[in-house]
Amino acid sequence: MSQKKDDMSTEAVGLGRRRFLNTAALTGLTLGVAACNDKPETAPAASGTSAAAPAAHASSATHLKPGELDTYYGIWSGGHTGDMRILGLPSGREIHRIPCFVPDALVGWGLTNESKAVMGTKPDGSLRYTVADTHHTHASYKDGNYDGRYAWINDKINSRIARVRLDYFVCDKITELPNVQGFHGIFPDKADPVDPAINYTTRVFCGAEFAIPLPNNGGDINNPEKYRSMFTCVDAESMEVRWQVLIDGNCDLTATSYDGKLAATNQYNIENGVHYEDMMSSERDACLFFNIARIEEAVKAGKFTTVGTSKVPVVDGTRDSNKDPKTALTAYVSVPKNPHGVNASPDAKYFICAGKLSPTATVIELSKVLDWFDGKMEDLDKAIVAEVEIGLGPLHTAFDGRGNAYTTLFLDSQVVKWNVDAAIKFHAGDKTAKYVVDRLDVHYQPGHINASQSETRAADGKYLAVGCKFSKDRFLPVGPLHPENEQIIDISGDKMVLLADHPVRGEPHDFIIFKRDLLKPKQVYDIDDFPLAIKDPKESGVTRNGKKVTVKITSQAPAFSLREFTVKKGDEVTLILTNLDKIEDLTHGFAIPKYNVNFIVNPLETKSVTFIADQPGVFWCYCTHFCHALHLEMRTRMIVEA
Ligand SMILES: [Cu+2]
Repeated sequence: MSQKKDDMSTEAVGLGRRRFLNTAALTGLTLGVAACNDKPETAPAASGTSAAAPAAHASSATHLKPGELDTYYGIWSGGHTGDMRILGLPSGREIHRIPCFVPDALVGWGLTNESKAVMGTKPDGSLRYTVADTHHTHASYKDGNYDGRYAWINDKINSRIARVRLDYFVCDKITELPNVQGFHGIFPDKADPVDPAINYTTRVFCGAEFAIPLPNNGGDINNPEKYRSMFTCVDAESMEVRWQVLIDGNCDLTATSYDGKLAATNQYNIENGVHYEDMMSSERDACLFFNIARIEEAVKAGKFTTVGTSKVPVVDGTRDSNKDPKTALTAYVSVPKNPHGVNASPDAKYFICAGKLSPTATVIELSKVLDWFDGKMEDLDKAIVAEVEIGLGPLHTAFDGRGNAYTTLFLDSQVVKWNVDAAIKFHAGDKTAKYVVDRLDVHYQPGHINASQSETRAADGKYLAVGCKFSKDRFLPVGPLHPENEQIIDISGDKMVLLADHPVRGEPHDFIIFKRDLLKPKQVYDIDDFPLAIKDPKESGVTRNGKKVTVKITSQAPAFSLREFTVKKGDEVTLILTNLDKIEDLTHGFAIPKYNVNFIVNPLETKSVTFIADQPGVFWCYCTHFCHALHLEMRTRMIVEA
């Protein structure tokens, strides 16, 4: 390769890529604002834009000394990997990955009988799904703050919602939503709409992005005007689907009010378009509000239908059926063209929709939406108290608890800090109100954003994390697939300060950040939580019932309770392993060569696997998780007689 060609590497290509992204993103968007973005890449930052280089004093915040702990937890979605990531902040160190929707080789998720029961299987016992696309993750609330019980995460591909227990950091339930596709936005409620004593999460709302024929069984394929999307409510405890709302348009992201009365989804396709161009034909789309108490009254009164084989009650939330505010279950507030992201401000007053194709943020006052439902305000769009220009490609918004919002600008590759009260004043006619407070370049094309405690009443305005969709030149090149770039920003002062870049495998999407003392994780299991637990090594052994064989083994460093065990070719073997070590951080693994088996057992945990002993011979089952100086000796011999 010539020297000249080599010079084309990192920098030159990086600049070209940035220019390409901006241009490509704007082509086809009938925005008419392309000129504003056509600035030279090498131009100095516009006045008021913070420096993009990490601040010298910043390293002490993000680079913890050995043994120092982070002050915040971050819960991140894993993206295509179908898992949940746990980070420590502000360091950005990844501490854990919790497998949910997709098999995981470390844990044996998707291989053990217990995890297969959570994931769901076909009649032949194989996994129903092995791919996923997680986007959004949110945690359960009490008194407007996280209570450390649960987190939920979505799988957009197969419309599944998974729950993670935040005591053990494991996925314990997965529910597939009926009659929807493209399940995207997810948000727990924060209180009951009727009973003030229930000041904690009991419902999780799920928005579906794609409209489909209902039921989707081969009919109405050629009648796109009959395609519909639905908004779904899942019970936070049982994880059963409580009800669905049939809507016009689609659901994108989801938000819930602090009083439990309202949930909302932004809609980018009120056109119900099935072709790309159709989805952008309307100048305004909507933020669709759901009156939770009325929906549940309607379900109780039997005013619902069902779809296909599903027994879930479906109420009618379409525009035509909800024109009378006094009986309406839904309210469609109009917002500019193809919005993205709807976020609840920590003062509990507003939902903010980011414009995406419009360079604006729309601030909707929740008390006014309730006024409309009560018949006290005739024009629903009067609930919009600000609609202000903030920059190009606004996507998601976070808050600092001091009245400021932070919105990602995908096309501008910036975060803009703006003051909500000033924006409301500006919108009301005070053109001297300066609502944009600061801008910071990020690298590059940011999507999701969140701040420490942002989506709680305890927003503390310390750290902001930004999920940048493109990293380009920020890391050593590793071939064609670039990592994404997650950036951490200090927002404690007037100016935002970029603290750190962290590469991450694609593509994580959304996350939440909260104080570490809100969680009380357990590090050793309760042996009684496992019905198959082998509590005494003396219970170990092989029992046979015809061709079905059960092998019971325990582990205690550095040995398994059985030195060997014998089965016969053709047996259906269920192997149960309890780790009797009760010491924190003493995990064992169990691998069987040629049988595609490997899983781990944490202290006092029990797991089982079932397989057909179809290959005769000797198979050294060994511990795969380093446990002791005699770890290599920790083995048992599986003998399969021909
Ligand atoms: Cu071991």
